[in-house]
Amino acid sequence: MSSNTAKAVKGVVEAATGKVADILTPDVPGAPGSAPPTAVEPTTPHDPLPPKKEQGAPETRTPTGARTGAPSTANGQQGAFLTTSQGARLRDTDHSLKAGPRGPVLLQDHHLREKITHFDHERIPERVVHARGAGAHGVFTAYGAAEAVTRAGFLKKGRETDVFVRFSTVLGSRGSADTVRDTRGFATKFYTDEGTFDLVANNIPVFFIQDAIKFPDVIHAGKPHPDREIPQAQSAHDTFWDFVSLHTEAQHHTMWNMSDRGIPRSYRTMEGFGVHSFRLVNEAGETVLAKFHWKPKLGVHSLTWEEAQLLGGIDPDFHRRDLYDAIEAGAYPEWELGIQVFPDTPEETFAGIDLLDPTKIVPEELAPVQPIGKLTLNRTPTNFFAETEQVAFHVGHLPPGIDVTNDPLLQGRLFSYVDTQLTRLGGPNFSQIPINRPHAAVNDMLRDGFHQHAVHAGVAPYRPNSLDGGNPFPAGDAEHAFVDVPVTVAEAPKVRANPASFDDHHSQARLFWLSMSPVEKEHIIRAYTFELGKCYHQAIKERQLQSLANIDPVLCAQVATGLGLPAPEPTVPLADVAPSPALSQVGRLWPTDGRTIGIVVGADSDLDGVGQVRREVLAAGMVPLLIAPHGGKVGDLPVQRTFATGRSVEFDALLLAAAPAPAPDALPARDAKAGAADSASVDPRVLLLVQECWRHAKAVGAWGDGVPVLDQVGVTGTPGVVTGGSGTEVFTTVRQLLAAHRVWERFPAAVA
Ligand code: HDE
Repeated sequence: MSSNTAKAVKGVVEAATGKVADILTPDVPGAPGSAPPTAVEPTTPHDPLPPKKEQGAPETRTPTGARTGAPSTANGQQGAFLTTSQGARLRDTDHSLKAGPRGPVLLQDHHLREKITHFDHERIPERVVHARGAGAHGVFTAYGAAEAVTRAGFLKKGRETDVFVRFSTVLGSRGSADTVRDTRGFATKFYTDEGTFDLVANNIPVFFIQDAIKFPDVIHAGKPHPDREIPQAQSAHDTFWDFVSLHTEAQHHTMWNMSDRGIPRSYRTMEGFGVHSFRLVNEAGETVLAKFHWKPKLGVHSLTWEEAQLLGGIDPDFHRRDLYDAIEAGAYPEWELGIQVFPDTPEETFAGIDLLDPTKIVPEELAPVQPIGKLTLNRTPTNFFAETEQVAFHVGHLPPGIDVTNDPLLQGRLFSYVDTQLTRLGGPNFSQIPINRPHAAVNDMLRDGFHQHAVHAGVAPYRPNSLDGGNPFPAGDAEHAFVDVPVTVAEAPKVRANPASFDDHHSQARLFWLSMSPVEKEHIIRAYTFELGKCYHQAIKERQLQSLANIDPVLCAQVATGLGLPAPEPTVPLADVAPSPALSQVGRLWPTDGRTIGIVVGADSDLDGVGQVRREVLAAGMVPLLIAPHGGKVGDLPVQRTFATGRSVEFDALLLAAAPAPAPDALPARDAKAGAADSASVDPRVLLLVQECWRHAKAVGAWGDGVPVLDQVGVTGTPGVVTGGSGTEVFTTVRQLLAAHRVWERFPAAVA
């Protein structure tokens, strides 16, 4: 926030309250606006408050891509007084115009009609898939490492390009929970000066199907059943498993869904994959095939299944809150963009893997991911609808240097994205919506249509013409024209068929399974058992077990036991595949930026020690949340959660500075937090906090008065449970534990 803006905010608050509030340096993210509200209704007119300091908005460009130079606030509300949409000031917006105080209401009340009519049309159709999402602005900086293989200007060394990223779930409606078991979308809009590039990716490197013609079918199967419209946002139901067990090409993607990848800890801890092979072309016209990968700086981490389920009720917005809070806290999420590069041969295969088959990966051990740039998300949207909801991605938004391949899934997508935006965004001019405006000059011959924002001059939107002096002119290589790579298409009969290589449906699912650590395998077994256990029909369970038998007998036997069904024999030979260690999430240490540390305090706690730890957590780029018997303050320290409002699933690690006696609102026998243990000496909700954190393999630390709580819960001395003489000492060890994400050794896995 500039100092002038800060002064303006202070001025508003002063005017309203008569005193200056300490609002400008909040150290815990999540404040709803840029100034705190006053208890009394404000009465002094003033211009709209500025956005929060970390909020960004689309750069102000004209509908045809020219920079306007106006601040982004120019797109928002102006002036101090309430107006109509036409700018006429209004005296009253709380009373309809009536024939006398007792009515009736008059049809001539244009303000009433405008207000209600606009409200009636506030909603647009939600996305048919990926309806639930969260977006952020950022910047992409190129390393220059891709210059040899692509002419794309934004990938030249040192180039910085504005981006907007939208993360999403696939199956749920717009209001569904963030933490459901599902694939995640990871779509990035690069506003390059050679035209917009959309990398419309997922957090899983393969897809359910090999041909776009099946996309409506797989989505119909995954969406709620059409009669009862249940279940919402999940695959644990008959139609989903009916489809994936009949279309066995889906088995590889489904294996990823059933793994920890299906329940990410955070958008910040997800990989992203372009899935398809793309064709890159360099200045000399030489081509390679390539797959895009996003690698998160924080590592790839997941929730436990119980955390995911609890969060569905406790904080359905967990992932979007995490994204926005991290940016507000200055822990900017970062990813490296990388490419796997393959020779562009006529067979379009690499190491025997068909590069056009979107159900196959190329293991990183065979083709390393080469980093080509860094993405940093550093601004949250100012307005969700204008930015996150109206952003329109399209796999056909390509800059010169990046072209498509004949992957039949990609080919169908090239049609689908524009087609869906026509309905969703109400016409063909969606590229003129502020978030979609290119940062390159637009000189097309597209005209008119609903919501046309451009004012096109000239009389000859056709080519060639003489009336507009021949404008617009075709461009060549010297003018950075897009390159349609002249790929040779082999002569072949027109058929509805796949290449024979597409028939292998189980070998890479097996590769994934064999690459997992024991604890990850156990999670996969439980996920299959849970989801198939939710199916109504035994025939569907049996059919899916057959695919599991074709992937791995141990996996199949374990799931079959859980379902109470016999494990079938494989019907195809088990593939002889080498594991890919890069696919496992376990076994390394990662930065802990933006993680959340819960600190339990009571009135008698070592408050100096707590204050010191709190500062150390902030200095480490993490977020400390104090959990106390009541709201307000404990000593001088602000409280963020009470025993009533806090829950373990919000915290990555827990510190105990107190063993607080039951607070007045503790009702063990009737507590809404089912499972809270009864205790005469410690508040039962604190015991529940510790129990859950322990069960979810999180680091727990205690010092001073907090130590006895560990005894009460019975976890003293177990792995990842730390005690020490001071908060600083305990936090130092807890932070080290957090670098491994979880205390995996707390629960030795039952599967090898
Ligand atoms: Fe999409 N997909 N998709 N998809 N997809 C959409 O476009 C489609 C596929 C992905 O945050 C839709 O604007 C077809 C693969 C993301 O706004 C729609 C096929 C991958 C998003 C559509 C696929 C994706 C979408 C719905 C099979 C990963 C959210 C609304 C051929 C590489 C973008 C919209 C956002 C959204 C069609 C398969 C990623 C209907 C036909 C594979 C991240 O156009």
